[in-house]
Amino acid sequence: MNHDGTNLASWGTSHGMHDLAAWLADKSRVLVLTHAKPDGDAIGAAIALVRALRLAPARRALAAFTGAMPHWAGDLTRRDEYIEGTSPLLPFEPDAIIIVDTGSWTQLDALAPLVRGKASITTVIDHHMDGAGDMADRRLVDTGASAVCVLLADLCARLAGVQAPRDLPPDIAAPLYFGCATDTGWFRFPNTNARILSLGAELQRAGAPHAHLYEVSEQRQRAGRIRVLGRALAGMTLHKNDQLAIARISLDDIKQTGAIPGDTGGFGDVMLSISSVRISAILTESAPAPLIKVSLRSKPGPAGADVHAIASALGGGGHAQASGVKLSVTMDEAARIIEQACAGALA
Ligand SMILES: [Mn+2]
Repeated sequence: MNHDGTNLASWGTSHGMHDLAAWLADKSRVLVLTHAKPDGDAIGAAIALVRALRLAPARRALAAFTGAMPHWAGDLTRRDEYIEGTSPLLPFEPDAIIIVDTGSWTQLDALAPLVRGKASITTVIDHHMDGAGDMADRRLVDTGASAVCVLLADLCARLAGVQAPRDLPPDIAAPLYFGCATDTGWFRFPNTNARILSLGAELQRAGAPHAHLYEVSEQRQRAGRIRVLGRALAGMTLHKNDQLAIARISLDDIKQTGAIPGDTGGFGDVMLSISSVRISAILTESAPAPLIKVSLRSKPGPAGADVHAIASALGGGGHAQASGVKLSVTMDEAARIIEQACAGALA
């Protein structure tokens, strides 16, 4: 067990989707959880699952979110579908808990107490490379799924009693499509594969409104986000023969530009557009100090590097081309640590 609360030895799939759907069949009070500060894949998966579970009229289902909610959350969800907060009061005692898009105690953050000691009624469905083996008695982990919504589309179709995702109701297809789109950078990132493109086509057929969802997610940015991006890029430094790009965002940067802490997602991909850059790192100062959140991105194949290996060596985790780690050090120390940690991969 490392300090992230993950246990590599026992992480992995224990049950197939057929078993999970059968296990859910007689559950009547289902709680759906995901990682703190949920992104499009996390919220899309959780809300699609809540809606699919509620297709059974006698069943209660609710998602719980914690941490800053994205600006588009209100467009994707209805307020009666989730509770929010650090100590959510549950309106029912769950007989099943499903955790999507994470299997790590740290990532659950304030939601972790809802799950502790409940492994026997808990299932994890995830596509990350590491997680905790003791969180759930049932795990379906598919690191080949570009978004966890790829896995949820299958489960939702089973719950809805339809043959394939193309036959899902539009209000379930839409959040699933949103998760697939956002986790692949709108079907542009290296993790965009045939599997997710065919699912995207099926979900569009089921009624997912592509143009509307794109506008909701990509064209409603706050000015502060663009200003803090400008500042971060202006201060970018290049290392290791320009193969590593590091940008720093301080609490002052966030304050002075009118940005908010959640505004810095996706900046690493901008630096990867530089020809020589193989790895990008965004260092974001967070409270309580000293705490630096490091977001690592890499190009695919020989042009890139395995940033998952780099992040997990430092106690973090994620995917081969997108990983993160939190370091309790100053900004300068964090930059030094990242430069050193990436050196081997960029030799
Ligand atoms: Mn995801």
